[in-house]
Amino acid sequence: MFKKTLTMAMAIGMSLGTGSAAWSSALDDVMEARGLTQKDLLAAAKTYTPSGGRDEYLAFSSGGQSGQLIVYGIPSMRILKYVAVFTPEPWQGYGFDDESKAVLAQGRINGKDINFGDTHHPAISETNAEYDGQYLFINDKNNPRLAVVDLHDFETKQIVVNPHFNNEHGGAFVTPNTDYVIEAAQYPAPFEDEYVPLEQFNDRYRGGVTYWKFNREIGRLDPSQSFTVEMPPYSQDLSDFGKFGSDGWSFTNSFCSERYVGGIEKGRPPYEAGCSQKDTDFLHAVNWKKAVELYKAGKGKSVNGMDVLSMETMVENNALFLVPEPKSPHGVDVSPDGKFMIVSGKLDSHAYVYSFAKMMAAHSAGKYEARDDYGIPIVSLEDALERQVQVGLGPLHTQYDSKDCTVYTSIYVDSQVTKWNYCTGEILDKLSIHYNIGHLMTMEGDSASPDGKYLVALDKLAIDRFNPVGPLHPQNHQLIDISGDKMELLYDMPIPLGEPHYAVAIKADKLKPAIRYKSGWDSRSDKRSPYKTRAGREKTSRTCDGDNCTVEVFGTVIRSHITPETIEAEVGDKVIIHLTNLERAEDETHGFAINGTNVNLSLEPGKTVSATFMADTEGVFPYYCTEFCSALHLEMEGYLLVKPKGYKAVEGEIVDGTTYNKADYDKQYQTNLDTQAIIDSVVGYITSTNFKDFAPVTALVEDAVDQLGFAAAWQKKAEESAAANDFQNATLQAGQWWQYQVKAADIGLRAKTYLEQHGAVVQAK
Ligand code: CUK
Ligand code: CUA
Repeated sequence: MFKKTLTMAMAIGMSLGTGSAAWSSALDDVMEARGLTQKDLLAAAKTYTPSGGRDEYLAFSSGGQSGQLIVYGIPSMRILKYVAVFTPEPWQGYGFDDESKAVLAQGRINGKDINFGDTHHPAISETNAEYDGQYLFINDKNNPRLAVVDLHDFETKQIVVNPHFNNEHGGAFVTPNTDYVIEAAQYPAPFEDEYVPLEQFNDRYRGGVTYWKFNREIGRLDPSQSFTVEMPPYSQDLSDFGKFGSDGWSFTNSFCSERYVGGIEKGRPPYEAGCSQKDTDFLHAVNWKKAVELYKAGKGKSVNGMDVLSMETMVENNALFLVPEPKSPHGVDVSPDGKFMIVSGKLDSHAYVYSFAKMMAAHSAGKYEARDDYGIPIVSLEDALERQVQVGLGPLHTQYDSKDCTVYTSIYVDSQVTKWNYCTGEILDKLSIHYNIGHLMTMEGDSASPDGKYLVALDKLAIDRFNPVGPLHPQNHQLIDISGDKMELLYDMPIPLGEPHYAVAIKADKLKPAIRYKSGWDSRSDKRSPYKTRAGREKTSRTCDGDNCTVEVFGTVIRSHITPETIEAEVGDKVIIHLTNLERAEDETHGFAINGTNVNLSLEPGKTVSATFMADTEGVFPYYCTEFCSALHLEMEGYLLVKPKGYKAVEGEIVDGTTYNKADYDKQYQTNLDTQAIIDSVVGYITSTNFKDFAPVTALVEDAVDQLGFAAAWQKKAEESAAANDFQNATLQAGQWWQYQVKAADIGLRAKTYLEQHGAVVQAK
């Protein structure tokens, strides 16, 4: 025994030895053939993730104009998912099934469907200023909306429309415990939905900041507990919440505090000139906890059904003041300890480090340098500033490292990332990127404890980085190693979906996504669907109210058939189809599409979805499963038959194309017995192990037991038909019995493989 083990170890050692020698010479060849340097290899080794490997972080990037959210792994930069948010997405059935249509309908503006979103800033929910991985919020700049994505299933659950703004930008950012989500306006407009001439810009146009209450219990924003703080008609920009010592305050940038109104067609200099004339704009500091008190005390005024707290009320209660900030600023980023906020002016080469303690000291002492035209007190720059640091031309956003006082600022004009120390003002490193960086992101970089390690540069232009694909280039996300003193560029990832603005990355093990829904689940409302249908309980009804008839289907899908296989309607009928995926096995999604109807559903295991449409054209419309789910996936089919109104059935029956006799039946019967023997051996193996310790296997076993139950039922039918000498039906029924056996065997083998690969042990009887 001992000797045998030794020989095996030697054999393995030897093969490893020769193997690695072969590898190293081959590696040299590959390097030469592809022109790779040692540095390239090192970068590859830091990002390459072998088959089956997992990433340490998951990044959630805005999908820009696609209105979606992009999920990718870090460091591999492999795209894992596009989460449909503001835009219909066929694969996920988003905007095609009734349940998700209802979510999109929440985002209608003035009753109109808005089929895209300009997504900018995703925010992960936080607990004690740390990412908790439960929810994600993302804004739509063009149509002032926020969406809630549940990270339990990576699906969009809610869209809210801001009732006061006609545009926004400074969202989504969350309070340290996700009580509120902030959304700041961008281009000022009247809060009421009415025409106000531009001549009344100063008096009637307004900016603002909305605080949306988040109800974590139900995972939804609550408009009835949300309110807006009115702001001057400056263009409010990015926002961030304070934490720890600065908890209770929020900070919002602005540009165009000149309040310039353009109009080149009337000979006025353009916005870009009028909005960049002054050397400074304003940072708005809002005591949001005080604002919540004022709102709850009824100090707001309802506008379009949601309360607005006036600037006057805010100022009277010392809950709003301004601080000058560098020309046309962009990002405002609060430090992990909550003590500082870093602001960059796009038209200034400095980053400004503000001290919360200093600005509060001036504010508490009532030490203001002036008031703006709306009566808001202004704390002077000198009284609030900790230091200013020359970081490069066109600084935009700043992210924090795990190392003390270390930050990274994106430098748009210079196409660089500048690493610097905000406690000393020292510049530590600069790295060129390709090209024109917007946001940047470090791992958990805007939480209370950034992880450092990697930085992603979200570059606006790719220019020559990838193979040309026409005038519209992909975006370029560059992965940078920031673990050492010097930044090292590792990888370029093209993003061809839209222009992402911000992204956030969370440690992957903080996420606990489900792999199946509870059976019959409406994933959009997160409740058991009233249309949940069990196996064997499928039904179709046609009811008429006068001339208006409705065909309603309660159906199921499971490998490899759709129940029902025929749906009959008359022209003019309304058809409602509810389908439940009976599968429990991981990744056994079925699709459902009907020719000519725009019906296209995605049914993940356990899910129930519905489709409603008018059968307005007579004809024969095949439907089928759109996911290659099983060997007989192509046979997962059926017909929607739309008959002319008042159609009289023709006499006769369906005639099978092929007839069967006793020999056919006996042959099928024998096949089934042989198949059963294989199944028994697989079942024998599974049940001899500790398979119950493996959740994915338990789910597979449940599915297999279902399939075997169906097999037994069809065996009984087949035997009854054979006893009655009806070999046509007996053969077909035995065939269906065999189909269920094959599926059970397929599932069983998958379970067996899983057990073998995951170290299941055979238990003593
Ligand atoms: S924004 Cu686009 S680069 Cu919307 Cu935060 Cu700065
Ligand atoms: Cu189900 Cu293909």
